[in-house]
Amino acid sequence: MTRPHSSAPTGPVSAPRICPLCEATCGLILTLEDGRVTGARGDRADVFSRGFVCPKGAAFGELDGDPDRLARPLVRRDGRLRETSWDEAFTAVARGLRPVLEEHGPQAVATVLGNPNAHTMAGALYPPLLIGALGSRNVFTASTLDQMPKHVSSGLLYGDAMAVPVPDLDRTDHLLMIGANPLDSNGSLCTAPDFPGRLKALRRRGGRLVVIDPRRTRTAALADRYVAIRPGADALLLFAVVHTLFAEGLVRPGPLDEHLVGVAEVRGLAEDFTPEAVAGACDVPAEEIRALARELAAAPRAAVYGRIGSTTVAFGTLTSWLIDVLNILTGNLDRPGGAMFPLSATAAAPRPPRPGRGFALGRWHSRVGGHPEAKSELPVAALAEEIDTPGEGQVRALVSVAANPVLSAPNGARLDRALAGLDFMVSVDPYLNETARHAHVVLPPPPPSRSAHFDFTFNAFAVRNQVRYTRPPIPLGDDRPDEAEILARLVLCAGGRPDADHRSVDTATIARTLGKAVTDPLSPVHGHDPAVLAERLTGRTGAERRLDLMLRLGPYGEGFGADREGLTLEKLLAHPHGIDLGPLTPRVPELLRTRSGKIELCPDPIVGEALRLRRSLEDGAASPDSLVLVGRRHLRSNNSWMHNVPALTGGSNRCTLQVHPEDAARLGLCDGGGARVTGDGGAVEAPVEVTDTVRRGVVSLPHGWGHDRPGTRLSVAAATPGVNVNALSDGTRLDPLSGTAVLNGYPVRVTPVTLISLAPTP
Ligand SMILES: Nc1nc2c(c(=O)[nH]1)N[C@H]1C(S)=C(S)[C@@H](COP(=O)(O)OP(=O)(O)OC[C@H]3O[C@@H](n4cnc5c(=O)[nH]c(N)nc54)[C@H](O)[C@@H]3O)O[C@H]1N2
Ligand SMILES: Nc1nc2c(c(=O)[nH]1)N[C@H]1C(S)=C(S)[C@@H](COP(=O)(O)OP(=O)(O)OC[C@H]3O[C@@H](n4cnc5c(=O)[nH]c(N)nc54)[C@H](O)[C@@H]3O)O[C@H]1N2
Ligand code: SF4
Ligand SMILES: [Mo]
Repeated sequence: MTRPHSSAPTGPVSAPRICPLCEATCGLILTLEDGRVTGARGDRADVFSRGFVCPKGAAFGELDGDPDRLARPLVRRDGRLRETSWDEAFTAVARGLRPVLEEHGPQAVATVLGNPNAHTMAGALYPPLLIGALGSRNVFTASTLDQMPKHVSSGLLYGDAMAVPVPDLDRTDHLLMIGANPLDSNGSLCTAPDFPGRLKALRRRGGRLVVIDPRRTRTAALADRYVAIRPGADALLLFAVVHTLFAEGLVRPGPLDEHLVGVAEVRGLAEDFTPEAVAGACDVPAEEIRALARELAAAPRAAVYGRIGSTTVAFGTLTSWLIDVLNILTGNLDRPGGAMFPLSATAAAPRPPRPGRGFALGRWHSRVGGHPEAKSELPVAALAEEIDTPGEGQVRALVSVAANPVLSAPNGARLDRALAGLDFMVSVDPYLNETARHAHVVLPPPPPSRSAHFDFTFNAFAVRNQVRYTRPPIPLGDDRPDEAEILARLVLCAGGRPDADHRSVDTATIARTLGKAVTDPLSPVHGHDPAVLAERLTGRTGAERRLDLMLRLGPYGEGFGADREGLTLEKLLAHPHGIDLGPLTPRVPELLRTRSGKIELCPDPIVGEALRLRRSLEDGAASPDSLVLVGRRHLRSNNSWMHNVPALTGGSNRCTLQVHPEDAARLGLCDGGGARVTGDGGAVEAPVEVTDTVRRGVVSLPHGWGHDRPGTRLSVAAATPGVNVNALSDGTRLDPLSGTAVLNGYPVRVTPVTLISLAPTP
């Protein structure tokens, strides 16, 4: 490895930096030497994470200094991507987008946003402006591979798709966890540094943990009760739990009752889903389902929580809704120790309860498949067909930010081919990977050590209200822009003003926000002069000034003088390890935005899905020989982009097909041998790992692998590429309300094969 030479070597110094590598948002202390990160440990003074760090955070330096990270932009010339200057790269973007926009209109340009946008400041601040500047409805994000069902469920129940309750982990007595494995994922839609420690604390104080998962995960190993459900059957099981609560007189919403409509309708919907009726399909005895209901109802304070195994399934929205219904019917929603709504420092300040505009679904539909929009997005599983199907409105250009859909989305092979046919594609990504290799321009953001960090997204899902900000531990230098500047310049390119000063994007956004606030009678700045207020904002960059504005106008803000004790950027900077804002507090009815001003427990789209579920039950039980596939995550990995760091690969972090011993015997598979897995979208071959941690009838293959394409720059990952699990599905299986891809619980066939070699020839 080459060491960057530096003229004046300095001794090691340390600096705090919030970890951007998963949703836990741990505070780290980085050791810096000669402009490099040489160490990372948990920050014991961090108000939220208190010193916790996992192997990924500890490998921050290796990931940050990965020699395969791009340092300069790439532009395609004569078919090849070549390094160029930043100005030339942006000129190429403007030149690439303009003809598509002029000849074919805004719908011809699609945007695809990947998961790391939730982990960067720029990813929170600029994509909405980019989408606005493009004016295209072809917006695709990783949400439709992930949590969109939860947004739809929250939109319908509370009128606000972003109002997602999180389990009050530190105060609950009973946690019912469905399709989540925080011991490996470190938690999701539940930001909790040291999730494992918090689960152990729950058990130490006499609380109970119940885990429902077709794999006996490391999380399941901690549980008091573990239910090895058949994949995709959770909606049936949870409906039977609802049924039991009603049948046994255990429905007690408590003080929530006055804010609820639709309880009787839910009772009616649950009528047919008796424990006996669903037991076969779930492969869970009826008495165990009753026990789940009784234990939940009996717990003094309980929370039901679901993640990937509850959302990326055929009834994802229904399952997400049932999870909240259980919290509501047992009186656990919005109470300490139950499932509560965080209030982040950059959220809108609470205001008196009032009816809202409600949540609309399907306001427009995708061109080819006719899929309804959800939260102004179309299913990313439908991106390929929007690109490769000719006709009016065909997607001809793509702006991709922090996304690798060739590996992350179903039917990656079709998308791979479709991307190759685009008129223009720009990718904002630190790596030249499976998706970026198709771009005409690649704009690499600086590594995390040279980026500021604020968790706009994850503070809104945190189990404790708190606020932290870290400036770039290592100065960026003049030779490259930060991601905020990259995205601001993309916004200008999209809006046809490529030569305007990128700072104007932030100035205009601040002016717009303040202009609105001063006309709002409930705002602390009502009637003020927006220009004068803008002058008072501090911060070195536009992004910092926007953060200052959001903090000042937020729930804990100083309101431009209204509350001198309140938050500002300056105050936050004076607390480098963060400010604790206290435990979660009840927010109903203030946060409700439904038209009725109530929690609408039984909305029409849900009724339709419940009827579909009942029909699926009538279709009969699965045959004993059928196999379905589920995914899995590994602690030392993250989706598709952490296989290029030696410290994080190898050992048990491998792309193997896990098979139960009985299935292995039946299918003629042996541990270490090969298997060919075939789904309705294609086939892959992987080494077999025989293990009884997966239940019978289920095989498991992780996602994010398949690093064997030409034209990438991932030298470590390419040596052990693995296979792309998403090649198995053709992308037509979706949760209909949310457009979320079914990534778990779809049928596959498995046969033995002899694997020649998984490594590509050098
Ligand atoms: N079969 C199956 N498929 C799945 C899943 C599953 O469970 N099973 N999970 C799904 C889920 S939950 C998700 S969220 C998606 C994720 O899907 P994607 O978001 O498409 O993929 P990621 O691998 O998270 O990362 C996308 C890209 O972000 C880049 N990146 C990293 N840091 C930065 C940064 O600071 N700035 C920028 N601009 N780019 C950066 C990486 O290099 C990578 O190319 O995958 C989904 N796919
Ligand atoms: N180390 C690591 N951490 C990560 C990531 C990573 O890739 N690696 N990815 C990050 C991202 S983007 C996300 S969204 C989160 C996800 O966070 P989690 O959801 O906690 O992570 P998963 O490991 O996908 O857990 C899903 C579980 O659902 C189970 N499951 C599958 N199908 C079903 C089903 O039908 N019913 C039930 N009840 N269970 C089912 C699987 O066996 C699996 O154990 O993790 C984040 N953190
Ligand atoms: S748990 Fe997540 S946030 Fe914490 S150190 Fe590990 S990767 Fe980073
Ligand atoms: Mo995700």
